[in-house]
Amino acid sequence: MVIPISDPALLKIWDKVSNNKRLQFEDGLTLFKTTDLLGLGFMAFHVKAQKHGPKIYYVINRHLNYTNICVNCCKFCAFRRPEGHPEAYVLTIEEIVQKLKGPDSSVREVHIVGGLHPDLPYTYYLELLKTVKEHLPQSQIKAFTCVEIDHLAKISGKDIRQVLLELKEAGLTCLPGGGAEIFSEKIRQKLCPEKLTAERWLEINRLAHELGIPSNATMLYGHIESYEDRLEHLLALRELQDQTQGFLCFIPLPFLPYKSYLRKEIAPTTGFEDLKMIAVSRLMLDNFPHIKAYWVFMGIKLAQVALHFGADDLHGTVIEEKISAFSGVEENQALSLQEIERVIREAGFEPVERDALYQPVR
Ligand code: V47
Repeated sequence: MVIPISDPALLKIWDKVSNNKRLQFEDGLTLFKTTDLLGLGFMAFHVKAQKHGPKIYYVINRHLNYTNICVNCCKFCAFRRPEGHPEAYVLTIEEIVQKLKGPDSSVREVHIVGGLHPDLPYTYYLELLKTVKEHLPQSQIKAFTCVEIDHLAKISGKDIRQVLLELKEAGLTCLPGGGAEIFSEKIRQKLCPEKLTAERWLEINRLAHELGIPSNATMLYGHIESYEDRLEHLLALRELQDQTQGFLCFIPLPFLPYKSYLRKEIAPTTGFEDLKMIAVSRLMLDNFPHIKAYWVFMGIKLAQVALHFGADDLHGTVIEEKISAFSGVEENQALSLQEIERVIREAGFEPVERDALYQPVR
């Protein structure tokens, strides 16, 4: 077989990849610095094919962003509004019930995240889960990033373990991967100084995994971080995963600057960089089962191409996701099952409808 790698620096990495050897920090730097995107993609696709063959996963899901009011003021976030702002909102439980009515009987995953609201009581969150479970009993609930879990511990006066147990009892299946941003303390201080630390984010995930609550992990890239920062982030995730095996999926999130405080300083990521990020994630995170091409942020056309660069998950049909809408992404807010399957099939793969835990549904 002719190996389609043109950058000689990648050949020694291919030697490791093809022999299932773990890549190290320096290898990661070489991967990020190469412009041989096709060589990089070839290696990442090789790993994806070993793990999943021709399968590409997706879920019929709906998002619920229960509030955009947040006590934090992260510089990258265009979703957050202060209390009293004309665009600030909180969904009441009754409004949530209304949203869940309708043709949602095939929904397998409800993805719930929101801002850190100063006054919503702890009971609201438990009731939210119970209400969703009651109205969509066939769905699993992926709710509350570690940032929200930390907030819930503070407002309830309970410890993280207790909060997680009570949420699980109320219907929580797993945690979404948000709030990780970038672990580098230096960058966190600049971007989101009020947010919980990287150590705390990792610790909450560890506790969740110990309690049988799996989670996802994200990384926000394409702002003021360096390749070294990205690699530190990936290696910290890999280390925790070695210990717990509780992560289901990694989602690289390209920064959407359009409506954020940083819009004048930072240009959006390019397609080249997004594909590179997917491929490097697949190669460095050898112990993560799934790498997601999050079409809501990447755009469906590039997300489709990313399936050839190491991604095996296309997220879902998505109804009403608001972070991207507030951040200036003008794409459709939903794909039908037929559309998502067409996108996967046209790229040469086999669509597999999954639930929130990546179990095939049909
Ligand atoms: O943590 C906020 C990011 C995340 C912007 O688990 C932004 O399957 C880019 O948790 N540009 C929340 N990103 C989203 C999240 C998520 C998304 C997709 C899949 C999953 C999953 C989880 O959104 C935040 C933050 O990193 N974010 N603003 C922005 N302007």
